[in-house]
Amino acid sequence: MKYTISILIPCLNEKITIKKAIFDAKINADKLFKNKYEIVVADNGSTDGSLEIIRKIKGIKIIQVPVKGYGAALHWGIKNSMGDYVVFADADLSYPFSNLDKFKPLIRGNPDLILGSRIKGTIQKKAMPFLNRYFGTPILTLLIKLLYNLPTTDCNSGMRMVKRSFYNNLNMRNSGMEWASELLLKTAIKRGKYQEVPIKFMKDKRGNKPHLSRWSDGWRHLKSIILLKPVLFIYLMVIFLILSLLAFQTNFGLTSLFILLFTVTLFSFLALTFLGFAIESVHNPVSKLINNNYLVPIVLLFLLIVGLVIYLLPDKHMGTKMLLGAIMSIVLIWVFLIETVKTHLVNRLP
Ligand SMILES: Nc1nc2c(ncn2[C@@H]2O[C@H](COP(=O)(O)OP(=O)(O)O)[C@@H](O)[C@H]2O)c(=O)[nH]1
Ligand SMILES: [Mg+2]
Repeated sequence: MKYTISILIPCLNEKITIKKAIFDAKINADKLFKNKYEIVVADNGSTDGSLEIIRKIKGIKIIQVPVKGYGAALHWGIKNSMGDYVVFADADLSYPFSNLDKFKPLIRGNPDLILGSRIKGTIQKKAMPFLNRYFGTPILTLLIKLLYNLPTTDCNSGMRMVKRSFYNNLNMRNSGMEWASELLLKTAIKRGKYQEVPIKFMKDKRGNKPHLSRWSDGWRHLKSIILLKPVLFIYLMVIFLILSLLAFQTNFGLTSLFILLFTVTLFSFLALTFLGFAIESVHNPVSKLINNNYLVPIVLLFLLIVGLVIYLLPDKHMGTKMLLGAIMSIVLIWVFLIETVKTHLVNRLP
């Protein structure tokens, strides 16, 4: 065995299950990886005594994560791991570490990400709430499959193995649950080698409420799926443009509406692309462009010119004047949005 493994367990107030989870990891790793592994627990400020329990177990690396959130815990955990591959799973005993024997044989093929698929494997009764099983997870999975061309069957799975060197190049940003989607999306964007294994999934043994809140986390997943693919906005723009052309000359109101929608989408697209560039890397021409100080003056000049046109246009073109005014305000809002975000942008993950 040429490679080393880190087994990473994220933990937030899991005093009921954390000890069992660690021993489960230990027993299975001993069998599979002999002495070529480490166990890492990323704790996110547990206040229920989990930490004291973990400290009593010998040979566990504890990472105290300063930022809240499932994504932050895993991110810090991975960054502080030593293994060539990092495999992670919940502390609530829902993903038995006996699943590791499915992951091991694939490592020789040098994959970048292996996802444990509950859908391909077995799901214990009541382990996954009905809505998550038949609504949320399938829809998000399908979207990722279609939009990112990634052959995934279970985008919300919490047991995965990632190559550490690959992870370090992903420039991950999300600290919450949507980190899990981001990991898949960026693997697809970077054309990483993606594989799946069937895993067993059990009802968690902690007996209290999960940290996951269905609707808000679902929305955050959906948001990252859309936001990481600004090209979606181009499809929308084309649709609005065609609609506005169809309505042209027959219905001024409808034409204006579609032109406005087109403009909104265009500026959303520009905002996403610009901000994406600014966040991803500081040294490319686009991020230089938006980080220089000319954006505001150029746009103000543009607004001045359009304002003049509105002023000079005779009043019988009232509709056109109003349309121009609306477009002006979109541009104005856009610039302020960009400038505000630029000033306040806090990249939460280091
Ligand atoms: N460190 C840390 N761990 C978290 C946080 N939220 C969840 N976890 C851990 O991440 C794992 C997944 O959380 P869980 O509530 O089981 O989510 P679910 O399985 O998606 O319902 C568990 O081991 C939690 O202890 C957090 O904010 N910080
Ligand atoms: Mg869980």
